[in-house]
Amino acid sequence: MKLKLAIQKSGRLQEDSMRLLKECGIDIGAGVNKLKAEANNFPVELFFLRDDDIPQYVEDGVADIGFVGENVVFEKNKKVDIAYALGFGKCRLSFAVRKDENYTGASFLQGKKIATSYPVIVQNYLDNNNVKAEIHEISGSVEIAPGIGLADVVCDLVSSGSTLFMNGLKEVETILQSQAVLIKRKELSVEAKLILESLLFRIESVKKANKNKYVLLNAPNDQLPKIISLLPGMKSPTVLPLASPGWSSVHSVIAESDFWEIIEQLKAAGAEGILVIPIEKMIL
Ligand code: PRT
Ligand code: ZN
Repeated sequence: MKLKLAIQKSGRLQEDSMRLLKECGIDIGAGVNKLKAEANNFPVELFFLRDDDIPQYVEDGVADIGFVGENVVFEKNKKVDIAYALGFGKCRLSFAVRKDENYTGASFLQGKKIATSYPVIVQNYLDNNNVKAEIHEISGSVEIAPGIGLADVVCDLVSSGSTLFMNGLKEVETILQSQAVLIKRKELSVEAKLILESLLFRIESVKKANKNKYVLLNAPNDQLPKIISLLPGMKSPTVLPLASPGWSSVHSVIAESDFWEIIEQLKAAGAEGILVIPIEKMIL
C-alpha cells in the first residue's frame, strides 16, 4: 500500500513541499503528471491539488495526509488532525485599514464592511469580541477593496507587509499566525500509520538538522576546558590533536538560534579557524 499525500499543485507551498520530500530522501522521479506522482523509493503517492481543497480530500480519505497552511485548515474546519508543524509558508492573518484611519481595537470593526477570503476565521473573531460587522467574501486581491469602495477594512494574509503598504493600508491587528502543517485523516489504517511514522521520523531529522550547525575549530590545549564548556554537542564535543603541538581540533553541533552568541564566546576564549557547516540529517 501507499500513503496518499496531497500537496499544493502550484503556488507558495509547492516548492517547499517538494523540497522537504527531497530532503527526506523521497525521490519523485518519472511519472510526474499534472494530477498524481509516485515516489520510487518510499511508499507514498502524491496528489497535486488546490490548497483550498486539501482539507476536504483528507477528511474524505481521498488523501491520507496533506501539506497545507494552518489558515486553510482553520477556515475549512474539516475533520482532520494536525500532525506536524512543517515550519515553512509562515504568514499571519491580519486586519488592515486605510493608513490615515485611527484603529482603536476590535470595537472599531463594529458595523464596518470587512473584505476577506477567510470569512469563517473572521466571523469567529468577531463573535469572540462581541462585534457585529458585514463580511464580504472575495477570493483574491482583497487589498484593493478599500480603494474601490467595497469595504472599510480588509482581513488578509501578510508576510512582508508590502502588499498592504503599496495599497495605502496599514496592518492593525493579527488574528492568526500560520505556517504549513501536515494534516492527517482521523481514520488511518495500521499500515498507513506505520508509513506516516516513518515519514515523520525523516521530516523531524531534516528539521533538526536545519536548526543546527556543525562547527569545527582549532583551540589551544590550555583553553580546551573553557571551549568545551561552551559547546554542548550531541553528547560531548569531539577533540582531536592537531599536527602542531599544543593545539586541538574541536568538533561539535550547535543550535542555529544560539549560533552568534556562542561564536563570539568561542573567539573570546581563543578559538581560531572556526568553520561552520550545514547538517543534512540529524538522527538522535
Ligand atoms: O491555487 P491555490 O488555491 O492552491 O493557491 P492560492 O493562490 O490560494 O494560495 P497561495 O499559493 O498564494 O498561498 C498558499 C499558502 O501560502 C497560503 O494559504 C498561506 O498558508 C501561505 N502564505 C504564506 C501566503 C503568504 N505567505 C502570502 N504572503 N499566502 C498568501 N500570501 C499573499 C497574501 O494573500 C497577500 O496577497 O501575499 C500577499 C501579501 O504578501 P506580503 O509579503 O506583501 O505581505
Ligand atoms: Zn487557494
